Formats: sequence, structure tokens, C-alpha cells
Amino acid sequence: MDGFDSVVQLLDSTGSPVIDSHYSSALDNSSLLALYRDMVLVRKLDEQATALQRQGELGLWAPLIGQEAAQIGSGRALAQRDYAFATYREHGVAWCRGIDPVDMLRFWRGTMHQAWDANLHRLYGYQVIIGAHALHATGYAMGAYLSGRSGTGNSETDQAVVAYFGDGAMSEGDVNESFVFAATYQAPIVFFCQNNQWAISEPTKRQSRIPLVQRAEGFGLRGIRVDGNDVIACHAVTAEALDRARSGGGPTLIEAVTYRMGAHTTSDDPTKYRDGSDDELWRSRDPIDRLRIYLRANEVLNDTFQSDLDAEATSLAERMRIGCRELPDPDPLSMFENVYCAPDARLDEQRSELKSILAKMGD
Ligand SMILES: Cc1ncc(C[n+]2csc(CCOP(=O)(O)OP(=O)(O)O)c2C)c(N)n1
Repeated sequence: MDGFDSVVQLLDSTGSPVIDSHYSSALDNSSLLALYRDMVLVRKLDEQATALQRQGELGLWAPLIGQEAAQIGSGRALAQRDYAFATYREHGVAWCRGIDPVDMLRFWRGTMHQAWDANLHRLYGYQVIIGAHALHATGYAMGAYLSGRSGTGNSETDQAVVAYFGDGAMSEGDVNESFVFAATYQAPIVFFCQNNQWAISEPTKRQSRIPLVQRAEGFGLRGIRVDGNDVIACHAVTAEALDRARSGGGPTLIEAVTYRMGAHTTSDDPTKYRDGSDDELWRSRDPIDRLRIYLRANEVLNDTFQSDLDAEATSLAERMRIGCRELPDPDPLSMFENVYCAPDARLDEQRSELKSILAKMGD
């Protein structure tokens, strides 16, 4: 990958604080412990889901390992009223939006017909069509602004939108069109690109001759490059970008520089296209290790907290194993739920039609 120049970092890979000329952490010790807990639990969740796929319980899983800081740091910067649009890899974001891990598995087990309740979770996911949701997110953000739910100057109610996608998605037309509309209409949106260095087998360097963040300027977006393995920096830059978006200051593109430590999905074998030479470097930049080192060194994290957390992770994994096997097959009619916020006549018609077909099949 290209150098780590001009990357916002507040905690380096050895767990030492870094002074940045603009950003600082607004997080107290209990908030840092909470971020640490989140990252440990989502890594466990990810490990368990991968194992469930290997045991034939899930059709597929897209591992997030290595990207915990990017997802948790940004996800925890969101206010409840903000809205997130995510891809298939954003289990950490889903966690922050209150999706239960067993509920995440429904998608991957093929027992989920519809999206999550958007009004409750303020998350639309998992999007598999690369980049498509950037357009949905931009449209939603434009709507929030035009309908007076953003940019009013009321910091308690103004909302923002975040669209998550990868480095590969930066080459998609949908994403580039989103940038044009977001900049033109000064939509209250944050584009959060996790540059994990690979779009399946395509390295980022083959997709861009310049750091991805530099594209922001050409679109009229504000661009920030952050160390995606530094949860504190990810939180700080996202919080600031969201604040700006909510208050009418316009959109931002954040490039979080990170690494996909695992396979693209459980159907992928990365040894076919990467030689492993970067793995050791990125292991030394592990997002969880560096925060643990910092918290230990500052006596914020003690043995009791760690052993309670380990026990919590173990019981989460157990709950996922049991819950996954018990997931019910969905009612076929549930595919019509959560499609639109308001009732829709065409959908009602289709529901009735399917209902009568099912009744005949029952006969
Ligand atoms: C429109 C579209 N084109 C192609 C694909 C096939 N595809 C699935 S994942 C992927 C790579 C995406 O890479 P990136 O955006 O970097 O995200 P990452 O998987 O690394 O998180 C591609 C090309 C797709 N799902 N949708």
C-alpha cells in the first residue's frame, strides 16, 4: 500500500497516544473501555459466524476481522437518529445499531426475507450490490435536508446519514454519482470508505493511482484520511464529519485505511492472489491489541474487566451457536415487510396474490 502520510492517527500501533494538530479524543476512560468491549465482542461474533459457516449452518459469511476499529469507531459516533447504509461486511456497524448477532445470521442462513426494521435500528443493510446503497443513502440525506430534518441548527434533532463501502466500490458509477449529488446539494452525508486494500482479488493500488481520499476534492467533498485501525481516531473524524453534516456544513468522504485480515468471504481463498507478505505488518497494527496496550498501560483495563469480557464473549458465541440452529424458516409473506415505511397498494396486491397461491398450494 502507499505510505501512511497525512493519515489522522490518535493512537499508534504500539498503543501510544499521538498528538494531532486538529483532532483530539473526546472519549473518557469508560467510553474507551466500551469501545474495547465492542471490538472484542464483534471479533468473537465474526469468528463464531465463520465457524458456523464452516459447519454448514450458514450459506456464506463475509469476515470483518481487522476492520473492527473502523466499524466500531465510526458506528459509535452515530447518534441514534442518524441513518446508516451498510454493506455485507459491516457486522460491527450492525452491532452498534443494536442488531442482535443471531439476527445478523438470518441473512447468511437464508432465513431472512426483508431488511431490519429501519425505523427502529436506523440501518439499512446488508447491501450486496456494490455501491448501490450510496445512491440510496444520498437520496435519503437529500430528503432529510429538504424536509427539515437536518441543517436546521437544532443540534438535538438534526440528523445525518452515513454510507459505508469498500475501496472497490470507489470504482463504481453509483458511488461516483452519489458524490456528485451529495456535493451539489450539500447533502448531510458521510461517505465512510474502508480501504481494506483488497476488492476480492484486486488490490487498491490497481484501482487508483492516488490515495482514494484525494478524489474527494475533485467532487467538492471534504476528504479525510484516517488510520482505520485506530478506533479513537475513527471515532473522532466521524463524529466531526457527522456534526458538520447535521449542521448543514455538507458531505465528507472519509477513507479509513485498514486491512482485510481474512478472506473476502468464506467462499474465497486469498492465498490464490496474495502472498501473505503484508499479513505480519498488519497483524502488528491490530486494532484491538493497540487499544488493549494503551488501556493496560494507563490502568484503565484490569484483569477483572478482561476476564468478565472473555466470559461474555464465550457466552455470546454459545448463544449464537444455539440461536443459529433454532432460527425459524420465515413466513413467505414476511418478504413484504419493511419494504416501505408506509403502506403501499401495489405491495398489498402482491401480498394478497401470494397469499392465495399459498392457500391453493396448501390444498
Ligand atoms: C455491482 C456489483 N458488481 C460486482 C459485484 C461482485 N463483488 C462482490 S464483492 C466485490 C468486491 C468489493 O470490494 P470492496 O468494495 O473493496 O469491498 P470489500 O468486499 O473489500 O469490503 C465485488 C466486485 C457485486 N456484488 N456488485
